[in-house]
Formats: sequence, C-alpha cells, structure tokens
Amino acid sequence: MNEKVRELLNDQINKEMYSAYLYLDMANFYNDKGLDGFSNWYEVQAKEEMDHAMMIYHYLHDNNQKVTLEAVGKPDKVYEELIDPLNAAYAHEQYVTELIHTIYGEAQKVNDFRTVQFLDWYVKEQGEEEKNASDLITKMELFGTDPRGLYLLDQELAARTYTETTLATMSL
Ligand code: OFO
Repeated sequence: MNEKVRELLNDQINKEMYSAYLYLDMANFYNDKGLDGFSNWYEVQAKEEMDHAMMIYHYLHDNNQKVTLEAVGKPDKVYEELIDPLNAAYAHEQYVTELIHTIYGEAQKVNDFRTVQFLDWYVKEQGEEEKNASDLITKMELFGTDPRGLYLLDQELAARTYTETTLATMSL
C-alpha cells in the first residue's frame, strides 16, 4: 500500500475514535438534561463510530499494513442550548466527509482500487449521516421549543437501535 494512503487510513482510525468520544459526550449532555431519547441517539452514534474505526483497523491488518494507535482527544465542546450538540454534530460530520474524500482522492491517485472500493461504503455513510444530522436540526427547530414537541421528539430518538457493522457485513 502507498505510505500516504496507509498513514491517512491510520489517522482515520483515531478520527473515528474521537468521533465516538465526541458523540458519547453529547449523550452525556442529554443524559444530564433528562432527555433519554436524545442521549440514546448519540450513544448509538458513538457505537457506530467505534465500528467505523474497527473496520479501518481490520482493513489495514487484512492488507498486511502497520497500525499505530495514537491518543484520543478530549471532547472539549461546551454545550448550553439543547440544539448546540445537534449543530456541532452536523459540522463534525461535514468535517469527516472531507477527511474521507481526501483519503479517497489519494487512493485514486495511486490506483489503489481496493482502498477506493473499501471507502465507497464510507462515502455513502457520510452522505446518510450528514442528512440525519441536518434533519435533526430541522425537527428541533420546528418542534423542540415546545415542551410537548420536545417530549415527542425525545421519544422518537429513543427508538434508535444499534446494529454492529463489520468488514463482513458492510454493504453498499
Ligand atoms: Fe464515522 O461516521 Fe460519520 O463521522
């Protein structure tokens, strides 16, 4: 594997782990506010981010590449309003999309078709995650300022369940 592509993939393991930590921090914020549904939503999101990290970890090992684990940063955002984590999550997903596109572009440059194919799943996933994050902001703006609307939205988010994704189960 091209060294730059390997390095970018290796870094992305750390970025996905950080994403998990960031979302767990958001779950933590909503837990303290008594919004168990919002908290559940971000807890599931955190677990999915761990899967994203593990899939890259296994992809590198399966291709006989070295993996180096770095420190995961502290989530240091301060949230005040209930909508703050939702806005931060959307901005974060847009940032992660850029990271994935950068790796994709590098893999294409060196004709690493296997990595390009592997990353296709991530490209699609980012599209879905940006949409989910943006839809959530819209719903919060529409209903979240009314206590009854907020209660119903919290119930909707409580229904999100976690399903593990692995290299074996990822599909486009
Ligand atoms: Fe890793 O899925 Fe978005 O960030």
